[in-house]
Amino acid sequence: MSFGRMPIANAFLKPCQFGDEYFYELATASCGSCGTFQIIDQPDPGKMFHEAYAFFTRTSKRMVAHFADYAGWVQREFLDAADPFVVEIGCNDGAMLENFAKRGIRHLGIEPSANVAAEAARHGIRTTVSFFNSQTARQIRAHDEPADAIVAANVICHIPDLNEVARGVSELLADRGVFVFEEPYLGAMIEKGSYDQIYDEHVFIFSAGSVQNAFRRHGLDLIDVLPQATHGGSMRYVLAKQGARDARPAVAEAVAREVQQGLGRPETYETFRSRCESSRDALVDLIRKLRAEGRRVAGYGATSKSTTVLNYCGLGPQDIEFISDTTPVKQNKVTPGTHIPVLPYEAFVERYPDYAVLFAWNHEAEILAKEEKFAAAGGRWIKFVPEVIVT
Ligand code: JHZ
Repeated sequence: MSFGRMPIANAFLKPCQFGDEYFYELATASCGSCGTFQIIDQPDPGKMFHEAYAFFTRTSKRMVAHFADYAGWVQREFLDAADPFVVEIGCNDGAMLENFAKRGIRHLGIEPSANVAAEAARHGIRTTVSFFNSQTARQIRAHDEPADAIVAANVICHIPDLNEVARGVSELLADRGVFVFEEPYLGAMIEKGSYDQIYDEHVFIFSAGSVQNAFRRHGLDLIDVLPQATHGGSMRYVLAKQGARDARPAVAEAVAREVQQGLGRPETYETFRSRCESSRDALVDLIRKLRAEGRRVAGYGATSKSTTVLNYCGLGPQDIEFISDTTPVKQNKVTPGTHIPVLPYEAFVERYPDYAVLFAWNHEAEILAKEEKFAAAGGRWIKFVPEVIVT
């Protein structure tokens, strides 16, 4: 399926940069052999992860709390060594590693985007600015011991060379160590029709079956899976060296559920495609109708996901007046491809729009709790996952 011409999801820009805007075709496919759902044209990672990366994990309080839980769980379940060593691939601003650091656990964050890595360092996290691959893994091994846990969140699906990730993990992991990562889940995306999970950074949308297939050939077994509510439906995967740990029944159960859901069948993706098209048409019709009636429509959260929605739907500043976002590096720029102004949160509060499109729908509970005044003032939310509705 093709979502058409697409810019880099987090490449918020200034008008003087319009001439240099990079576009590629956002098209997807599912591998007939390993079952991995993936984007076909994969932009070079250097275009996305650099010294001006726009996404900071700490922008969501609930995600910060989630990472404290995640770290606590890894420690309780797996860190029984005397002086354990934890490595995080893609540590961003250190929201997860901080929890290990605070308990005096030896750690290292590997992060290719220098600006978010600097934020992690500011929080006392030991970081290396680099992409993760087998060479990085060897360099870490040369200075540190093997890792008792390699952790990641919303990162492994960002790395086009999955075989290199697997080689690096095998190289770095202690014999009884675990590799734990969580990512948006294919089963949830298909169930909810949340096509906005598909953008340049998400090279893959994993399932239990595809993770099992991809890592098995590198001697890594999928030993557990744990569904997560974060980011609109994610899955936590736990892997270990072949034979080192027993697989929990949840793995076989998840794979069986995926077969039942039809994740391996082409018809599932045909249905998904028509659902995306209907969702796009419904959202465009709704917003254009409201605009024709003279209503003001703004967006809430200039998410990476919104780049797919806005470009796929062809919505621009004539449809959406501005998008408010709390991330300083996104503010006073415009959205990639569609050039809608991104304004600080204060712009939203100072002059509430009639309707706000909830682009950060994955943070709905956190945002709605914060925005009771907007609703009380007559403001309405436009949501588009799983269906286009006004509340
Ligand atoms: P949010 C990013 O996706 C990118 P995005 C990445 N590729 C990924 O996989 C996921 O994260 C995990 C703002 N906001 O979390 C902050 C408010 O303004 O949905 C963010 O810019 N007010 C690594 O970008 C955006 O919304 C708020 O109250 O789709 C949320 O982005 C809150 C809670 C957020 O991730």
